Amino acid sequence: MSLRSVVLLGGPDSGKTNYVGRLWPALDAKGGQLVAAEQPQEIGFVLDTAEHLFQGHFAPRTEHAENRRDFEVVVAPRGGGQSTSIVIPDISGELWRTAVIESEISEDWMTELRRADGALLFVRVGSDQDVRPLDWVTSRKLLARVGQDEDRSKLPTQVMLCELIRYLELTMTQRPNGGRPRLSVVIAAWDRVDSETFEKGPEAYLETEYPLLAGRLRDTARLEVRAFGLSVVGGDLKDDPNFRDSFLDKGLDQHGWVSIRDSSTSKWRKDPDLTLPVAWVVGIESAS
Ligand SMILES: Nc1nc2c(ncn2[C@@H]2O[C@H](COP(=O)(O)OP(=O)(O)O)[C@@H](O)[C@H]2O)c(=O)[nH]1
Ligand SMILES: [Mg+2]
Repeated sequence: MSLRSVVLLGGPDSGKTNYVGRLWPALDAKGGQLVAAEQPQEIGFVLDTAEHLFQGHFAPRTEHAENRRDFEVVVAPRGGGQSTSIVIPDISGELWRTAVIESEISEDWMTELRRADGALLFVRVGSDQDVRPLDWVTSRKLLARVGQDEDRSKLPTQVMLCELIRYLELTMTQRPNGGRPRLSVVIAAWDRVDSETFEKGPEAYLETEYPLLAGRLRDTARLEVRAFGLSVVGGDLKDDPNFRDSFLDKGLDQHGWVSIRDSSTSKWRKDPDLTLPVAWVVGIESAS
């Protein structure tokens, strides 16, 4: 069985941990494109996060300087097929940010990035941790100066994400079938956008909110990129008490979705299969 690594990256507060906590129950329920093939070892932190969700709370932020937690799980396509062991290191957003600011990534992560043939990049709707540039020309100048700027802690989020993409391009390896490494761009908290934004889709959202990042993603020749909207429970447990009540009535299994473009209608729709962003990265081709 091959051991593959899928890296999870994004700034602080971008929805990474809650997704991993939701992914495990989804893999375990075996209803999606990708299913758990074995019971994983030592996934305490994943179970803790899932437990928060089961109780009707988003998992609280746990950003610590030395924080690196790996979720290792053996997965297989639901219809049968090769099992793959995937490692999803949930490295804290603060660490990613520091790595970019200091222009330095530890050897440990470099090894992880080189082993990876796929990644999930998180951006979140409505995060107050998002650092916004004045405009994108400013961002571009900043990007050119990463490594010299005196006020680098204000590095705009999209500039940081562009740098992370550069690391991915430099390090990630080909997929087992020889294809280019894949990158799922996941817009978390997609339940918070209005219906018009939902219908235009996550790429259009990136074009408006993160134009520099959107351009970077369009330009990459090294990676295959696809965008997904994500809602781990299908609504806002924190700011929407009515939603939380109905959530608690029905339970976690009935909640959460990924927005994908329907291949026949070309319209964006909600798909209850929360494994899709990972399934596509590991190459379950029917994930359309
Ligand atoms: N409405 C909504 N909020 C979310 C969703 N996922 C995450 N959040 C919010 O984003 C916050 C940060 O998420 P977290 O997973 O800790 O981000 P991380 O720092 O990237 O690991 C959570 O506390 C929630 O308030 C989602 O699917 N919907
Ligand atoms: Mg986290």
